[in-house]
Amino acid sequence: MGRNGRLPLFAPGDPVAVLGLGVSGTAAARLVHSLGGDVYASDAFEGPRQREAVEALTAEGIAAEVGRHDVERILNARLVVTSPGIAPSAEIRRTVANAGVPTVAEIEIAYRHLTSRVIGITGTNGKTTTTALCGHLLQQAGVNAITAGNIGRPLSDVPMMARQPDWVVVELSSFQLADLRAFRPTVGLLVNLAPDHLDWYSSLEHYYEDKARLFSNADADSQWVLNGDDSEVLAMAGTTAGRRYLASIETHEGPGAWLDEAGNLVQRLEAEAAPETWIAAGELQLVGAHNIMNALMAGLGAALVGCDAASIGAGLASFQGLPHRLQRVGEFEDVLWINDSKGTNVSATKVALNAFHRPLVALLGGRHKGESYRSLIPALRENARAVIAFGEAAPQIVRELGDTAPIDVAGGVPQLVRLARNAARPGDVVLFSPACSSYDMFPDYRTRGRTFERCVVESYGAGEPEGGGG
Ligand code: UMA
Repeated sequence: MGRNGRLPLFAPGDPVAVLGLGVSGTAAARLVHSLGGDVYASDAFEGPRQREAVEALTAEGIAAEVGRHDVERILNARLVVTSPGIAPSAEIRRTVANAGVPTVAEIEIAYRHLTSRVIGITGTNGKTTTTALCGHLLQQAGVNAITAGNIGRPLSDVPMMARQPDWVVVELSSFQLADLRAFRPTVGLLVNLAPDHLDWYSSLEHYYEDKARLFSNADADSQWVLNGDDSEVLAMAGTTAGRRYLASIETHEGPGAWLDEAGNLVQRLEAEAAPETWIAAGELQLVGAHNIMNALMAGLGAALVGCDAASIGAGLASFQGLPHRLQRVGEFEDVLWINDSKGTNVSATKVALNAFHRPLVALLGGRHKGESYRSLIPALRENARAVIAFGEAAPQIVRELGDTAPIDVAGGVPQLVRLARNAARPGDVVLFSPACSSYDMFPDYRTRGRTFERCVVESYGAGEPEGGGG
């Protein structure tokens, strides 16, 4: 039994195979090694990142290799630990599953050795902002808390800290939820549900099945924060055990948080209590109606940890949002440029389009992820002055959206910015929210976002943006 009363998944000396040497696999290999496991970590690909990981692990006495998985060694392991980015359809995963070797997610291995309490956050869009905001609210209120999981820091780093924090706010992707076993957050948040990753899952049901694993180990002590305005979320939570708190844009009777008629974000944790105000929506620095929901969800998470309404209000007011998520690049010649490179699926882009109530130029494209772009048509009809498509998905975007707004195609980001600048009129927004992954042109959405920002600034002759920019 571990310090936290949870069963460990292996005994000292047991062979444990770790699949993948990204940040999660590397952290998991270190954690298992530190607990006495006999680790073999491998990555099928041989890039600079993987080679660097192998060098570091080898220097620490951990067996690691890149360029192949030693299948025999992996099948002889007592336990296999997977990285989230290895698809269920990957050959190595199927081989391991067929051989019946117990397999867990990196998050599960970490969880077994956590003494911190967990706020687990999942959903399709906005979960990173909600995680960062929740972590910010806790820290601002003086709670000893950090963020981890899909947001960036692998959870396996936490049990290796000299002193674990009291709380860890964990962002969970569906890939990370897939191989969980005993994972049970003290507080769980389900932000919203919409189609995504259809290039990965064979159906929407399979994607939702993984999301539903948030609730797998619910008991009477569990606390759930649910988007009360999302019928899919409420259906998924169903009759799950534990107490539930609903976040809503509309005033409601039960325990939760909402936007009241005066435009304030308020909470009420007990059904009979008087609502307590956090902040006026207008004081939030985050852009868009969907971010009011993210603020309500994150605020409820903080309230359930014990933060008071005044400290939640102060934390909400000081949170500036995350890079590449509806981030202001600057205002140039009276045109507001927004970098939403994290908009990597159609529903995220829909949310971004709906965040603005003024004419806009929409920049869409990248690697297609399997979902039609037609559901963007109503939002584009509302206020798109023009659409500019780019990347591999451009032909399909033109085919599906060509009748909605004037459309053009750009070859690269500098041309994309040039065409957008020509199309925009003073007072407009240029919204870079691609609705596609970045992998056709960039290693990740961050590089794509930074490239976009640089090209915008260069296009205006590196002049200082009006109104502060950045
Ligand atoms: N690999 C194999 N064998 C295979 C297939 C792949 O060895 O058959 C290797 C790959 O070469 C790669 C590794 O397995 O090196 C998989 O690494 P990974 O993709 O899991 O990357 P990590 O660096 O561990 O990052 C992961 C998350 N990545 C993904 O889920 C794709 C990070 O989320 C997360 O921040 C990190 O763990 C820490 O928890 C990123 C992400 O894009 C930001 N997430 C998706 C999203 O937000 O939409 C889900």
